[in-house]
Amino acid sequence: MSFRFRSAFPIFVCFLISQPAFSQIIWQENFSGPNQGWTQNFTDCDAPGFAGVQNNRFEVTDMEGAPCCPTGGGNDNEWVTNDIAINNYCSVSISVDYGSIGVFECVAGGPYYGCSGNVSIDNGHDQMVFEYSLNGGPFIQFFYVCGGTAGIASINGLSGNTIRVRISAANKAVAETYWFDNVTVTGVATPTVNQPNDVTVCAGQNAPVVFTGTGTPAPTFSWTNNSTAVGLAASGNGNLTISPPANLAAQQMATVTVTPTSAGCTGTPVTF
Ligand SMILES: [Ca+2]
Ligand SMILES: [Ca+2]
Ligand SMILES: [Ca+2]
Repeated sequence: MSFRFRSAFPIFVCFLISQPAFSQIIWQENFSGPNQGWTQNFTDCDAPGFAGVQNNRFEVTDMEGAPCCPTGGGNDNEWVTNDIAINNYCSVSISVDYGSIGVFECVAGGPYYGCSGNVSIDNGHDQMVFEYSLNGGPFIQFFYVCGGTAGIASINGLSGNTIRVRISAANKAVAETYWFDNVTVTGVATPTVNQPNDVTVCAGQNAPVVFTGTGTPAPTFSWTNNSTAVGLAASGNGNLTISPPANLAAQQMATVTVTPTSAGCTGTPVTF
């Protein structure tokens, strides 16, 4: 007796991270034109500081932040956007370029707000805090700069109806400037499926249904069916054909739910 082994084909599962390729800009402020929808609220506790648009970016110099304390400032400054609508997008991202000019100080363990009574924090610590708020909810920190660094503050994978971005920058010394630029919100447009017409088909005949919709790239469609008696599988992908058997004894009804997907983004299902 002999055994023969047949080699099995390995199955590869590929995860396509397509979000950057199909993302589009929802909102951007690059500080070189009109205000795109933001406000600022900064507190300068002592020597002449500056917070505002300069050099085609937003710059912050020697702004200690509220509350002003006996030992310095409380770091409560903000640059904050108005509500930005993201309800027609998924996989929403925020990206902000930031940097610093001068020699900064960082006390580990921040961010710090309010009067600590510790001069090395109130008057000797510099920070930038990047936050977002979804649907009017609390602000959530997504990036923290302690002292002087440069880079890109970013977060991915958000969704909701509206989003706000807040940047709280505070520093102490006229020779210290924080800056940020290119505040950008991107997302993948949520795909849609056009409402299919209801279908009536006689026993023994075929009724094809073609799905159409919007999305970049063009969406694919998956569907479920609550009654296979009409001559349609319980679920499937793409266009479908309803083929009631010729020997059907009584009228049958089914509800089909179709869902569009594009670039990993799922749209609102429709039924017919
Ligand atoms: Ca700029
Ligand atoms: Ca100051
Ligand atoms: Ca400082």
